[in-house]
Amino acid sequence: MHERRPAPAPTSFPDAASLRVGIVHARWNTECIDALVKGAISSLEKAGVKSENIVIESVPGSFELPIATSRLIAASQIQASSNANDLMGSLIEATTGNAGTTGSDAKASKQSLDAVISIGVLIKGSTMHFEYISDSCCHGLMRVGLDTGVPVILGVLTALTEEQALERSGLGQSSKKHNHGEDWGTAAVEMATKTKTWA
Ligand code: DLZ
Repeated sequence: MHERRPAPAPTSFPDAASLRVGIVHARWNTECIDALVKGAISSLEKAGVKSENIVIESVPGSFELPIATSRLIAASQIQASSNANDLMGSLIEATTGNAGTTGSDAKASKQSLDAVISIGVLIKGSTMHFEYISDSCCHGLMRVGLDTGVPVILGVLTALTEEQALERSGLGQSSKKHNHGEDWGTAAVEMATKTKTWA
């Protein structure tokens, strides 16, 4: 039968331990969301990403995913550059004996996010809401990735029925069930690693 999952990544990613990955998830359809987030975390960790380097945030619904993803990336970049300044201040102090402009209490270095997985579950109802939210959410997430240069993994299920959503979250009775969150974790590691080497 035709396999509707990605072929495995061509290589393993030995540098995964140095990656920092964000997960932003919506809170609608929580049963599926919880399973998908768990699946993503488990494949990130299996690939070697450290649990302390996985940053998790939630938003009300999928419509909020693009803005949250964008702000999370921006905040991580600001934090990383302020940490770099603090560390530079400490180095100046250590080598010259003079207090650097930022003082000696440098925080532990935190790098900016190398990828974000944006997770939502949209289930078609009887109005046009589903179409509008799905469309704007997916376009918004694509835009965030292109505008920031940070890989954004599309972790949004657009299901026509609740059964479809459960099946793609690895839940329910279907023999075809598969947790797509696991694929998203692997995609995040691959894209984060590759785009870092293309810098
Ligand atoms: C309003 C709404 C509806 C009808 N359905 C879903 C859904 O299936 N999945 C989801 O993640 N969010 C849904 N939302 C909420 C919107 O995404 C959004 O949170 C609100 O419209 C507020 O902006």
